[in-house]
Amino acid sequence: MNNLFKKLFIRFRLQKEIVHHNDLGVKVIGIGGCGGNIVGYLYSKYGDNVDCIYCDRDAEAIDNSLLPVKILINENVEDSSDDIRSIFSQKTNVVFIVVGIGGRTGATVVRFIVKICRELGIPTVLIAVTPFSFEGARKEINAFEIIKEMSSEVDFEMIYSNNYLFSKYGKSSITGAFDMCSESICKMVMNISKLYYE
Ligand SMILES: Nc1nc2c(ncn2[C@@H]2O[C@H](COP(=O)(O)OP(=O)(O)OP(=O)(O)O)[C@@H](O)[C@H]2O)c(=O)[nH]1
Ligand SMILES: [Mg+2]
Repeated sequence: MNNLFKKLFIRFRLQKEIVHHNDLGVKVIGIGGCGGNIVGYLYSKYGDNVDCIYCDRDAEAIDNSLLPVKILINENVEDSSDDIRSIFSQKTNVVFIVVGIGGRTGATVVRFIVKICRELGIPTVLIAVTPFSFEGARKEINAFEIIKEMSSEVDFEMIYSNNYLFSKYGKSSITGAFDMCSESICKMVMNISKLYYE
């Protein structure tokens, strides 16, 4: 698919899906590989109640994702500004932003999305997954810089530590540990979302 066609396709999906979702005004956006996995998990289990969105620079991952609304970010994240704003201009009571802050995509795109939410006056909950120590000190330092920076930008920030996750659940399998993490995030998102039932 060339880029123009992809963009049109995304716009079409966007309008179609938002009409069919119910009207809670809860949006959950997964950024990068980690965010996409966790929001994909949420969509497969609880997806009818919230609007699930996936945002990544990885074209293949975007193509393979079953999430209903997808935004392929190119080198310049600013180019996706209109797409992101058009999603949030539909009824939005709260945005949950889910991201692994050890990766390059997650770290840059999260700042941009938080900025847009602030400009639009939308409450945001940041759910940030910190990298494993074995991924290197640089990633850990970047992750903690993002956490610190975002703490004054978002309304609520939750940190999930992959180190802790691995020590507690990772002994048998890393996939199982990731599922535990996704499940716990889903429960939290769904519980908060219940506040928006009228
Ligand atoms: N809990 C959990 N953590 C994940 C998962 N996938 C990746 N991670 C963590 O998230 C961090 C960021 O990885 P990705 O999300 O793949 O990176 P990205 O944001 O796509 O950035 P790129 O480097 O551009 O690919 C990694 O360092 C891992 O620690 C997942 O499915 N669950
Ligand atoms: Mg990636």
